[in-house]
Amino acid sequence: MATGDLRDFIELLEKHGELQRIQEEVDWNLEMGAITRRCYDLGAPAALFEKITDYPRGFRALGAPMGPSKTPGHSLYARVALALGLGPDAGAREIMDVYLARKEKTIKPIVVKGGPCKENILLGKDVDLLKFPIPFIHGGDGGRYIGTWHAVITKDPDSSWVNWGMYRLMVHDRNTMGCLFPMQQHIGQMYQRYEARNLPMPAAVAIGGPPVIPIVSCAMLPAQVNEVEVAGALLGEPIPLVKCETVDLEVPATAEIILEGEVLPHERKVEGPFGEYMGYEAGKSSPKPVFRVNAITHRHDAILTVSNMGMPIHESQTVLGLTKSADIYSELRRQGLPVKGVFVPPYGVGHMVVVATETPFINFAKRVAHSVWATKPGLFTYYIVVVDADVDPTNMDEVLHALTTKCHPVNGIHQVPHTPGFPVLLPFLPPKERLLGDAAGVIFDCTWPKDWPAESIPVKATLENLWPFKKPEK
Ligand SMILES: Cc1cc2nc3c(=O)[nH]c(=O)nc-3n(C[C@H](O)[C@H](O)[C@H](O)COP(=O)(O)O)c2cc1C
Ligand SMILES: [Mn+2]
Repeated sequence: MATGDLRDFIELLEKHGELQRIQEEVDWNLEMGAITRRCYDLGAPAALFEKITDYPRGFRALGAPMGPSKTPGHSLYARVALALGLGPDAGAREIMDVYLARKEKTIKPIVVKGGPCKENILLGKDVDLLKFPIPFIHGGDGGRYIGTWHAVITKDPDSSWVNWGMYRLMVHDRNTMGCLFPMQQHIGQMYQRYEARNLPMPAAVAIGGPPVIPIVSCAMLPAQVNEVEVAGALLGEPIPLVKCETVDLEVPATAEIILEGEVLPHERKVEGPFGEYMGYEAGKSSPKPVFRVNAITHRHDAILTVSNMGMPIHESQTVLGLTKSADIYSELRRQGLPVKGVFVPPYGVGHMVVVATETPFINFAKRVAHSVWATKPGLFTYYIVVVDADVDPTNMDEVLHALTTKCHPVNGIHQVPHTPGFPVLLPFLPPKERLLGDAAGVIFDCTWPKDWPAESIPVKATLENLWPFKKPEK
């Protein structure tokens, strides 16, 4: 059974040695960010900051909630596994299998009358984001980031689709935040539709609640999918929601902090930069949409969840990388491709996808790669490595061996110019193309060519292949 509340999750992490309580005073200004970063670097337990400079006891923050684990006997993904109700030794393959199996049957949320997220209601002049110990995470950031492990909830103006997505949020002042809402993302598309009609986009932010919520919010699910129903599927029961105070949206009843408000059309204010998912302080500051906060509701002793993007490995890889691998695999299988496994390796920061496949006909690797790019989770992938079915895509040693023995340095590499990319943040793009997200892709074909005669294909020199011992018959 998956965990239904952040506070139960914290207890579970502690029970399994995946949480450290930090009772000494820690400064929200860079210190909390630095300690959280160190947790990722060391694979140390998640950090629960219990006393934060300038804030009364009670206001807490949880750093690296699903960061990588190096606890002996645990898998790298131990905290993700625990969030899903699995043992802390469950590895990438088991988690991906469980994620795909549970996702098959979505569960609609239920709307309840009240919940802990309404314990404190702040309206009008009382709205003050800085009431919470929001960290200034990396040196060089454009401001304090309140949204780093959360859900932004918006409704499509043309349908009943309600999107839950994770998009970074920087505090401008007590009641406004800057947002990175690229057009390639669902929220960007929704905002574009509101803006075209000169309408404000109602929005809510949920921090805390069932830990499956941030998992589905950063998962790259298709358009028209209500992520909250997938969260229900992962939890195994409906997510309880309550109505917002000031907007026509519903939010998780057990959330720690809810921000309600609207994003006005055509309003822009300078946001960023921010230490980012691919391991760089990427992109300059630029004018971006503004989230006006009209109401805050929160639990007593609210806990703010904090991830710290930067060099791998962090939640962008332990969570988003895993769901991306599983979702691409399932999409390719749905298309009828004889794919055996898909993996987005952590140090490929989500940009690289390795696909292991049978190759029924010539140039099949190209078909596989273009199919990856045609999926929603393949949107921001640039390096597609296609390997034969006998290679384990989660084993980078095997992948490297295939790449350096089977991929022809000229004929096996196919470059694809002008593919869609993540705007602003792509380090390998020249400045102008970076702004637009005018990217490029490459296919590494590490499969044996189908047109070669069988005798030209070298036999792998393994114990199984070259020493064909048979057990003596009794
Ligand atoms: C910690 C974290 C922060 C993220 N911040 C952003 C962001 O600021 N903008 C963005 O477009 N995607 C961001 N992402 C990736 C999106 O959450 C992801 O692509 C998700 O699919 C977006 O939801 P959507 O598919 O409903 O648009 C972030 C992911 C993580 C793990
Ligand atoms: Mn979505």
